[in-house]
Amino acid sequence: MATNRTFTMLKPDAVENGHIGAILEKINASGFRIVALKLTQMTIADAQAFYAIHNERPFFNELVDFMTRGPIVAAILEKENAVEDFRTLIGATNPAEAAEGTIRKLFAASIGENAVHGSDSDENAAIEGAFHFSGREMF
Ligand code: FUP
Repeated sequence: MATNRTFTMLKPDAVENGHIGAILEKINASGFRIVALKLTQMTIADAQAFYAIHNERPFFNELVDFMTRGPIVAAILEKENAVEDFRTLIGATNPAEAAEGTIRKLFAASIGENAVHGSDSDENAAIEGAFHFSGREMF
């Protein structure tokens, strides 16, 4: 299987709750190589653009408020089958439905505040990675 990359954000709830270290440890232990990493905060315009696909959904404004209320950790991860394997590692969008041992089951409180993002395709991984990182910040 080909090595590829996915993009993740540890969301404001995970950062506020002091879970950066524990989540990065789980990511490492699951065989992902961190190829880009930073603590950053999205502006309202950033979050509206990043989640533009959801802009007609009833939760959109809440999602933008949440994602901009504090810093996030943005990262690009490399592994064989990275996109699919990372989505398995984080679990279902709603932590109540997430499998035991997944990051959302362990660290998330609700569907709105679900601790972590994972790209849903190789194409979106590339777009989302480039949204947050310049070429010089990827290794
Ligand atoms: P995921 O791919 O698992 O991150 O989930 P989606 O792309 O469907 O949703 C993106 C974000 O929108 C979620 F992480 C949280 C938010 N959301 C809600 O707040 N309510 C919903 O019903 C669905 C998504």
